[in-house]
Amino acid sequence: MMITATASLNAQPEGANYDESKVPEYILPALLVGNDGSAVSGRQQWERRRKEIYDLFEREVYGAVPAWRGKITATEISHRQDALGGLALRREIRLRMQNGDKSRDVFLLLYLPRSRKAAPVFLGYNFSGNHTVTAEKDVHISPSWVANNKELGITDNRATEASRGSRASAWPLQDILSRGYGVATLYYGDVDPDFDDGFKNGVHALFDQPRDSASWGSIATWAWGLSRVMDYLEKDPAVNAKEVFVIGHSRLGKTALWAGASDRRFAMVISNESGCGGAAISRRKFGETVSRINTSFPHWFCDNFKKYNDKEETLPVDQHELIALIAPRPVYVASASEDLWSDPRGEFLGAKNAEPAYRLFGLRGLKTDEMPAPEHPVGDFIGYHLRTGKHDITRYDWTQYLNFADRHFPGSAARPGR
Ligand code: GTR
Repeated sequence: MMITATASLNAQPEGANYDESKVPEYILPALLVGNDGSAVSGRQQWERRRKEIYDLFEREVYGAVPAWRGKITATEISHRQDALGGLALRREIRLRMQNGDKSRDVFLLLYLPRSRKAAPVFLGYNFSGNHTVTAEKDVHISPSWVANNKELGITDNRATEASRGSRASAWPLQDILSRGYGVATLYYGDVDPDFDDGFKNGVHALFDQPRDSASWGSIATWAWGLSRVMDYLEKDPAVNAKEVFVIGHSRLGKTALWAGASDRRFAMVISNESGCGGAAISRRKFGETVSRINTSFPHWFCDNFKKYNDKEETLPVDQHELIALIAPRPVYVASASEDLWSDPRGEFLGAKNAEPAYRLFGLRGLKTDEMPAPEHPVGDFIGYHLRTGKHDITRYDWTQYLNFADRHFPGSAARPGR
């Protein structure tokens, strides 16, 4: 009993609003009206409007990336032909980011289906190190700083064997690989350790620009890291770089959305329970709010975002516009029924209100006005589902993403046996 109570308390902190009738009335910023008041009705006008929206998110929410003057060298550090019982090729690649005499190593774990020459790939960060996504014994244990976690046996910010495979349920590799898709994953702390240190560690140490109120926070830093991985994937002949799908759960779902908005090389974007600062409408102030997120995680966003603490109605953007920045590429938003902290309805409405951008391209979005019942995935170019259960990314969620990928990239679907 105690354990259950504690777990649900953690998932849904107290003091937040979980009552739909207390959601304030709000007016969303108009997606298709330019800053000068002009209506946006065509794709060319959208391109201009898109830039306005992107610039606002960059300046007021996630922060701007400074110029990168370094270089990145990729080195394969392991290679296995018979991973996952012979289903996959597995490689580990060290990306050494270097600027002058400073360097930072980021480790990419790549699983590719043996059945194909150039595989479509799901690219996403993991929370606790590459060795946590698989029980396979020979994947390197992350040497980076990791958050202490008693369950995983981490007490001095160093991962050990005890955490091997501990997050495997979030990465159903057998399912993904047997359907003809590859997986590229890396530990988000390799790029920027997730604590507030004044932007000194991680890749920040490789940039010497002074900071201001619009400088990048950690979400923008993680998104930048995904783009650098994409630079590598584009050069890897075993990967179909036109079909790299960026995916993330929770804070990493926020990251996936911003990465997809910032870098159009990502062909599809998947946000799993990304909540506040992700897919959920901020103006609803349901579950996690702007002031709560900026207080708990002062390093995630740029300093300007703090101006909107308890003043969501003054934000020049809202999160439906973040999703709209991904148009016309397919985007998927998912929620979980017990994850009220992430505001499932707010995530649905974020997706719903992005539809006008897709319509400019003649594409359909969710194909419904009503939030669907649990386990009833909806949508065409904007996918959405509500899963029964807690804040997590599960096999059910991945099944929907694989189906969505099969539908939008029919050439990708594994042929044999389908
Ligand atoms: C929570 C945070 C959420 C979400 C989550 C996670 O503590 O309030 O915004 O990002 O962490 O990443 O699991």
